[in-house]
Amino acid sequence: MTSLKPSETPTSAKSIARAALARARRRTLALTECLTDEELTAQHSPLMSPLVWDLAHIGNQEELWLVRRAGGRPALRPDLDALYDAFRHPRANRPALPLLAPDPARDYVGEVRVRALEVLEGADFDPDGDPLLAEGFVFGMLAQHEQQHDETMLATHQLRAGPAVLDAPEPPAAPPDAAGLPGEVLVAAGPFEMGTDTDGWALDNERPAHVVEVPAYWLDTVPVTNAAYLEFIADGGYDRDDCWAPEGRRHRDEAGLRAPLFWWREGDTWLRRRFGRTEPVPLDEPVVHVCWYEADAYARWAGRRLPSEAEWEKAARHDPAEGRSRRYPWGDAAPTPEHANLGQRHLRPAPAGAYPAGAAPSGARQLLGDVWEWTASDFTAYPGFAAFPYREYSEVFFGPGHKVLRGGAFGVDEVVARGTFRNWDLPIRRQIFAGFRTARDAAPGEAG
Ligand code: AVJ
Ligand code: FE
Repeated sequence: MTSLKPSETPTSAKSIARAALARARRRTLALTECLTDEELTAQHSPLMSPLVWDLAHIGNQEELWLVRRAGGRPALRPDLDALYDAFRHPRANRPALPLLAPDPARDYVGEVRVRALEVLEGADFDPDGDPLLAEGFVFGMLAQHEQQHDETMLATHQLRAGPAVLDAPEPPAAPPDAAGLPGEVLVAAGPFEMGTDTDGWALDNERPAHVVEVPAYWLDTVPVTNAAYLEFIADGGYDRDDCWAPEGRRHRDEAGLRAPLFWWREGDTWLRRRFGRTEPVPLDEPVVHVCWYEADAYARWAGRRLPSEAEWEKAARHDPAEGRSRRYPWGDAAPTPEHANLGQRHLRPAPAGAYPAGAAPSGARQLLGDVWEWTASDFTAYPGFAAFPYREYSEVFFGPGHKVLRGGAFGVDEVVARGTFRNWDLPIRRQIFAGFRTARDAAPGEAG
């Protein structure tokens, strides 16, 4: 979002907000209407909420922040606040709560949405006004919140046993030049602007913009593929203790990690389960469903390392010709289906080398979309960080416990995929749509 004058509020900015909310709701309904009440209230994995919890939680957050706080409207269902407070009840305990049944949950989110759209009609997006409404932030925040839960619900779908209920067209094939791409791209040494002060819908953890000096480095042109990951497995990578961080080794042994989640071997063939279907592991696709420890071990096995968060963002945003940071690898224009694999348009990553139109100035491809990419970095505050609008969105997660993921996967909408967006999770998590790419320091002569 560029800066908007109040006079522009009624047309462009409001229709963008309305469209983002509508897109999120279409996904939410698509992910919940395809299952029976029984499947919606079941817990498919102790890692996840019942889908009906996500559904009503989406509505409750919209009621709390958009309808009540920003809109100043009276509470609709204050009795639901405690039930759907993510901090009060860990995911594993949520099935035992007196949750709304699927139909009442649908009614509730619908009633909240009617009020949310009324608030939107009357809102003043004046950038100097109420910070929740400025540039339509709260509408963007709730669209992003819903889309993030839509991705979480997609992960629940992937964990669920039983026949497939979701369908989507196949992603585009790799273009003819994919096989000949250089393995890595050089990003020259120098400063770049990380984070943002000007993106109206950026969340608190993406702010403020600050200059970071990054030494020259080489970055994989594309995410690590299943074929490459299979070489690591075949070379005994899971048993190569020297490649694993000490905590990673402990976790590997306790959890019995031998391959990405959802993979198994039959004879010489590796198979995987994907949204209720069994298929051979496709060799040219970015690896997905690996934890941070596996990504880190692979990188060490390859004689490389994971990129830092700053290295990832510089590759994705820095335009050396203009000396400025872009919103996306390809420029500032919103993603189209030619740029990136986003929005659950396809239910798998595209082959490595796809989306040439989405390439960064360095030549790196698929930085946005396809798979989240683990970085080497802990989730921490940028210098000058201020929690907004609540500490529990980001601040309480800062620290060495969580690793940053960048780029967004096929499962997230463009409203949560931009060069500055930061995701985070525990280094043991594998149910998220996470892969990675690797990096190495450039030698002094290569600094560019
Ligand atoms: C940013 C994806 C880690 O799912 O826990 C959802 C997003 N925050 N509701 C999460 C979020 C509050 C968050 N992640
Ligand atoms: Fe939430």
